[in-house]
Amino acid sequence: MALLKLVFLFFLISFSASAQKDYKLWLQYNVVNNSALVSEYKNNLGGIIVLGNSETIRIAQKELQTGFENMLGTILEIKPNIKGENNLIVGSQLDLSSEIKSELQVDLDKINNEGFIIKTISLKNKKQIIITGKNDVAVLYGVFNFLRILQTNKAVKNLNITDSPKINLRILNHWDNLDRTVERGYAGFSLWNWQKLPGFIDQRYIDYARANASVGINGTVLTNVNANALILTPQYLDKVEALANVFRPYGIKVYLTARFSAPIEIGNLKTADPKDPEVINWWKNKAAEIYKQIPDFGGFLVKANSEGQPGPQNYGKDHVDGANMLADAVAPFGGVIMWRAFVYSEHDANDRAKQAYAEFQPYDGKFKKNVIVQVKNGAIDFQPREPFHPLFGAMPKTPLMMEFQITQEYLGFSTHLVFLPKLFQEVLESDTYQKGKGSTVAKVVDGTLYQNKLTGIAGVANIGNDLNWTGHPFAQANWYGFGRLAWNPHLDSETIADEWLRSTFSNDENFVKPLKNMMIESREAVVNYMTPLGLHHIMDTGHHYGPGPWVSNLSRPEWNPTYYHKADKNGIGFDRSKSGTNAVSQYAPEVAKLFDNLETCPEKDLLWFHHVSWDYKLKNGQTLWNGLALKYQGGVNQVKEMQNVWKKSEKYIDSERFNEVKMLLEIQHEETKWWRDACLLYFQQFSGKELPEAVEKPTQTLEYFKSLKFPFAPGNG
Ligand code: GCV
Repeated sequence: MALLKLVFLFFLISFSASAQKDYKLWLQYNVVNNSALVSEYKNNLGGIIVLGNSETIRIAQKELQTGFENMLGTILEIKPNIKGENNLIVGSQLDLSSEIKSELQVDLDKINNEGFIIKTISLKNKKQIIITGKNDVAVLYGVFNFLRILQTNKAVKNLNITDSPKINLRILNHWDNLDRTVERGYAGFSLWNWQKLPGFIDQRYIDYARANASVGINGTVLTNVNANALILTPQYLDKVEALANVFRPYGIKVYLTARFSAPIEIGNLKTADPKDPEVINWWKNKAAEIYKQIPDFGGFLVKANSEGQPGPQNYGKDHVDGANMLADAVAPFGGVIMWRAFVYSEHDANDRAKQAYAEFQPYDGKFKKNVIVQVKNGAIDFQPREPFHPLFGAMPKTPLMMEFQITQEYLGFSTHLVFLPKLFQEVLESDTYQKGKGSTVAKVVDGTLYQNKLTGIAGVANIGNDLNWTGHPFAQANWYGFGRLAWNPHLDSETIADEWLRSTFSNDENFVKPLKNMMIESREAVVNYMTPLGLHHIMDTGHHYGPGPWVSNLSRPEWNPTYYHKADKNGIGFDRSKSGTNAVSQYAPEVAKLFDNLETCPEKDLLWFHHVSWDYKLKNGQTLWNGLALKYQGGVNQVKEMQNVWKKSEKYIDSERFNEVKMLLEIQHEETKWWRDACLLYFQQFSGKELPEAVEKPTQTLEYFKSLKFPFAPGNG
């Protein structure tokens, strides 16, 4: 019995020890086991002098102490003032001595309000490292960056770093409902425990804020864009206030989604017409009420007249009327309105991919200064691959904000390992040509192309109350990577993968190198086994889990996969060229020409823009049918290879995370075959061709795949 108890205790200890690892995200602060580095760190970091006394500064100090203790096994001495050399001096510009300030003046002039400096300087001939910025939150960013240097085992001798975020609003969008379900959420229920708020502050709120601050995320929209007006009632605003209080010291502002019909639903008005004086007044009062409770409230995110949500068009008004009315309400308090351009209508027979541009582009220059239009990365909806949205670069007088989806609605939920920064980077690097060559999407988003002051980027969060936050341990990398790209949209996804692997798992090169390759490859793998060569929107209905290219019975034509792939005996693909829907014309002439011409259209986007015959010759000489089939098989093979790579990583990491990922990769591999077989069997009905030899025989019949049902798939309401 005693032995049994002991075994149980051991199990419990080891379980919770490694479970904590999952929970700790990229802030593991693993022991540095390179002795040369340890002595370098210890020699250069004698103690810390902390300037200032805000809660933010105390958080920064605690973070440094925790980091040091865990990574170096030493307690970092807190010194009351600068004595001796090799100290870390941490504090905002406002708290620096004039001597230090004058040493750093050139750097201070370079950074913006949230930027930081990490620099080795000489003070009275003694070497010191300074971490500073214009305010305490900037210092906290500097501290997390400094700790990243240690976590990734880089040198700290002669540091000279100045870095500022290139985008102002770096925001997570939670599609969290008030009943704690999460639309398109695959990591459990919502973090926000509305029933226990405001009295009970879950430690998770603090840990969430800390994780976000560590990558520079500075805003969170707490509620679903398919909004519930109740969040704007006093009862809920008290709860929102409690969260805002937790997040504030971490530099994170709270935003809410505004249901356009709220004046009717909770305000007892007869209308929500944006031109109605009572409605205008209602929103003004509501804004004043919110700002009284939460003085740094960020503003509203609005989904209007989209997928059944109410909006100004219900009253014969337009998006500009709606957005500007709300903008006026929050303007006196410095708030912003993030107005989504994700619109398409069942009453519009036009190609869905053209509708958002057609509706929004003519509004260029008509929005108030504190409105930013939030545009999804592609013109349809967060598919594994989409060409960049034609609105980017096409509204020079309007700030546009990028919306990426971190949660994997269309990319295998939290079961598939897909490193999304690779996708994000591809979009950000795309050249819109709207102001000549080099007019990248990143430059639109960071405001440098058109000198916009208001800039923003949003990521639909993949976070829930799962122990490991994101369902899949590697989905943590997508949260991390979003934050890093939000800070700097010009960053390379390889750098991000490298940092994340080192901070989350291990610095051993034998681990990092193959795993980094695996992560980078994983995005193309998912495209290959789901939607190769420009296919899109061929997933199953409602939950969007698994393939459903045969679906053609949904009430709205543009909800059906058959609308998108248009497979028939003549071929496959959506003709968006000049001879088709002419969606290409929404791009700058250089890009339009590139996409329009079959010769120059990148093959990765081929079936997005063209309907081509099954015998069409791809650049490598394969017929389209063979090439398509081989891509599907290639995706399956890539995931098999990912499994091999992962197996070799066992000795470098803890068994819990190892096993989790191993199991998930097995599921993913099975599902790659499901996608391949279901899609190829379906398309084969039209191509009438045999599968190439290298493609494995289908595991089941098409009828079997069509019969699969998933009534309780997560994330679907
Ligand atoms: C929040 C897609 C998703 C919806 C989502 C919508 C949007 O249609 O399937 O769940 O709604 O996009 O972005 O508004």
